[in-house]
Amino acid sequence: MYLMKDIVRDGDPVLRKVSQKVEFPLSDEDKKLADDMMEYLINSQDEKIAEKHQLRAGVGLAAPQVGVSKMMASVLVPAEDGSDKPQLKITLINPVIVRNSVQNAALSEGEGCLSVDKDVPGFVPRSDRITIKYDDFDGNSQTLRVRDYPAIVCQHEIDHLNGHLYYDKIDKKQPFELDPSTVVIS
Ligand code: UDB
Ligand code: ZN
Repeated sequence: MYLMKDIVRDGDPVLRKVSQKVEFPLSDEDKKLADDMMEYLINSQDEKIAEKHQLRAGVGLAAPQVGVSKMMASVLVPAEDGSDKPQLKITLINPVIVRNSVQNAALSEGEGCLSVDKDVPGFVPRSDRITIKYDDFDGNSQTLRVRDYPAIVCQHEIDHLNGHLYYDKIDKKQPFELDPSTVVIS
């Protein structure tokens, strides 16, 4: 099971690399990686387990964040009403954003990152809606359309696979300046 000590921190060059495409059939090692990443998210969202192991509650985790430079990321967005059925639970393999909405969006509280210990305040402008092409565990190409908060999480994770961190996208001079048409998601 992954713990906070296993999560690579900002400054490690693996976070700035473009990840390698994953090949099919998946190796046992790649399957385990996918399982372990999702397990971290599940554990970290379980109050008791998180407390016991001092895990930061995560909604997404990309392979480079556990030191593996491969195009794989897990996303676990809990239901808004606290129900057991998550809003989005998915492992994206070789994901590519094939469509971005004209509409932009940003989280009202800005973003953070499991790999970034400092707090970098400011809006992170993203697309409100995206279409992602990715491979499933069997290597079949799939299409996923997401919007609002789940779309922000997916963009944050896909950025990791391309060597980008959220604070790269914050306007250094005017961190809380937003194009007036951008929707702010709380
Ligand atoms: C997170 N968690 O996991 F709405 F159960 C952030 C951290 C950096 C604060 C741990 C988070 O937003 N938690 C959260 C939010 C909820 C419900 C819930 C937990 N990430 C993931 C990350 O660093 N992936 O690489 C940062 C998010 C900021 C915007 C999208 C991802
Ligand atoms: Zn992150």
